[in-house]
Amino acid sequence: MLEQVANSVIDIRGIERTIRESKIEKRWSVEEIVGLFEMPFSDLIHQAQTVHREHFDPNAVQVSTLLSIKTGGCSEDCGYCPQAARYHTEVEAEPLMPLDEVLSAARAAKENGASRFCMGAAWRSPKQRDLEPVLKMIAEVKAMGLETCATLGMLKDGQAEQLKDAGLDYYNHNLDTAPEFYGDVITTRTYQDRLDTLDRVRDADINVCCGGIIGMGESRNQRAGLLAQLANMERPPESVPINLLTQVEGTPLHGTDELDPFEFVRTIAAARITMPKSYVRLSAGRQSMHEGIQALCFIAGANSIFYGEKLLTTGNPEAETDKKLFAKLGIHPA
Ligand code: SAM
Ligand code: DTB
Ligand code: SF4
Repeated sequence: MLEQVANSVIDIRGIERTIRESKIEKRWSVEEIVGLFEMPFSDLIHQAQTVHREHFDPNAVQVSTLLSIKTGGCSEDCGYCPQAARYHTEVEAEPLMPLDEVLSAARAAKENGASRFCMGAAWRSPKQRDLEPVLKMIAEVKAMGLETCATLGMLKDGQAEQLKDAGLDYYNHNLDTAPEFYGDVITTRTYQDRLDTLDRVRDADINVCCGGIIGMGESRNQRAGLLAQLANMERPPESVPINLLTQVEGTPLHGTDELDPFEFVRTIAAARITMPKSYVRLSAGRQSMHEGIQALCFIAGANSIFYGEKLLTTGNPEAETDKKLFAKLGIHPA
């Protein structure tokens, strides 16, 4: 009997070792992630910072610059988005930006110190005639020595391969929230549609950039649910943008109760712990965030930001403000 118990202890140790040594990532239950959120703040930040230091230079933050290459007039009903045609916001629809304007924005981003240039389009899904000029943009931005990223909506079979061939390094497509809350925010595409696009991106060997939005009125359980979806992917995304809802007048989510800033920091920490090797991006919402909270996010493991005074249609801190913040914190851009 004793021998049996001893053998099963050895077995369990063996399994643990196999998990550690192989590529099998730990699966996270929503309850476990809620458990992280419930930790005393100091303990949570310490754990996140410890995990962060095992995989990254704690003083390096990756910087990406965003450009809206096709703005507004979107057919979708994402409740947070000022670019949806059906909501009355101040955003005016604009056609696809000409190549030379995109390239001059990319050149300026590079001169300002960005290492990645992310092109966003307010499409449900690009048509082939939309994709072709974007392929040219990607090839030329890549030729400038910048990493390339695009976010163009849902992809159909074959489109991810065309993007890869053009030189695309990352594709951004967010899950946005937990499956249970998703239907409260978007009805014109399903959660599964998003997962299908993410599979196409993975299969084409493009790095996955996938995260969500916090502060849309979701529960803590649902914040943990979003992280569980991301962390339990066969391969977690290389880049995980965590956006704080930017409330825009005219959108259905305008007027949602503001999230406690410490809850946002906790979300960053839980993302870092559950996805130790991913870049966690402190994304939308920085303009209204005190620099002390941003510093806590970096300590909690955020190691990427959007850099430059505009996101897609809303504001972001001035590049000079971010340079000063990095200098105060001893952070170097990567
Ligand atoms: N139209 C494409 C799509 O939806 O996939 C690409 C662009 S879309 C604007 C990219 C992402 O930006 C959304 O999935 C959402 O996570 C984020 N986003 C949009 N509006 C936001 C807002 N008001 N606050 C925070 N994040 C927002
Ligand atoms: C992401 O997760 N956040 C960025 C990027 N991916 C495309 C977009 C934030 C948009 C904020 C609202 C706006 O500026 O329109
Ligand atoms: Fe359109 Fe993208 Fe905005 Fe949704 S998030 S309304 S798909 S631009």
